[in-house]
Amino acid sequence: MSSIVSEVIGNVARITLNRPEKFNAFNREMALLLQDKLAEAAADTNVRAIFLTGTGKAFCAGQDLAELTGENAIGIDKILSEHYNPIVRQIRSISKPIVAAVNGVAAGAGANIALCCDIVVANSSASFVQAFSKIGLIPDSGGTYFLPRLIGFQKASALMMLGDKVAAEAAEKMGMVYAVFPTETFEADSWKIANTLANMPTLGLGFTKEALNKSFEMNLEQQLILEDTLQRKAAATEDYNEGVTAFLEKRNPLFKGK
Ligand code: LHQ
Repeated sequence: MSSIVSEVIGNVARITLNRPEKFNAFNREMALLLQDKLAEAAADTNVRAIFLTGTGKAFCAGQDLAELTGENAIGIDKILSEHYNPIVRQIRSISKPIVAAVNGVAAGAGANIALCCDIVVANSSASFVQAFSKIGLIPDSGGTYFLPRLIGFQKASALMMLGDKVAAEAAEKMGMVYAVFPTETFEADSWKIANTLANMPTLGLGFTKEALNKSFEMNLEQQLILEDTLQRKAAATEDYNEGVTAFLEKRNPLFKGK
């Protein structure tokens, strides 16, 4: 079985991290395959949302630590530049919404890849661990960028230094995740979010993402100018026309992602 399973269901690309016996830890093959599958989903015009989840008990335990030692060990020089940094760049630059459905424990790079997605939801049994400090590493995969922005500097600093495991409910209270769903309904509830997004004005959501990508780097004046530019693009889409027309005709809009 492949370490990444990818299928398109309706207008959603479902990408599943699939090394359950290793808690879906990343080896090189899996990291490169995830890049391929994200690129495919980005290029497929039928795909209007991406759903990222894991098989079994874990979402992802980060780097497969067994791959770091022995004759065929992957060098530290490759792990960020060829594995995780390209994945984080893809997730932020793909102009389609990406939902991380965190089904179980998310540790190390696995946690931070989830946290850079557009909407993060968690199973009530899931947890998040900035595991890096426990093995003498620093948080990577965009963690030092996204976590302080999500939960504030102090809590991010403490979690990254102590490596404490944060349960899903606590993660939600901190603002690390958007919602927590009970195990029994987690799959259906999280899929519903991706499916809803896939039927919304896709280009508009892409422009929203583009504006949010800049939100913490620009001043107000720069952000107002960016909003002006992107709003003009949004207003030139067919879906904008459909949205306004449907509202005035008192009917549900039928968005096509154009
Ligand atoms: C694993 C792993 C794993 C292999 C669980 N590898 N097998 C960047 C730069 C350079 C180099 C390194 O990496 C990075 C990026 C990173 O991601 S660094 C951080 C790497 N990840 C970790 O340090 C997390 C290590 N894992 C854990 O702390 C725990 O396993 C967690 C908290 C994920 C889950 O704990 P438990 O629920 O108690 O499960 P467990 O520890 O019993 O693990 C279950 C199995 O999964 C077990 O296998 P076994 O054959 O004994 O049942 C683990 O060995 C395996 N596994 N994580 N990263």
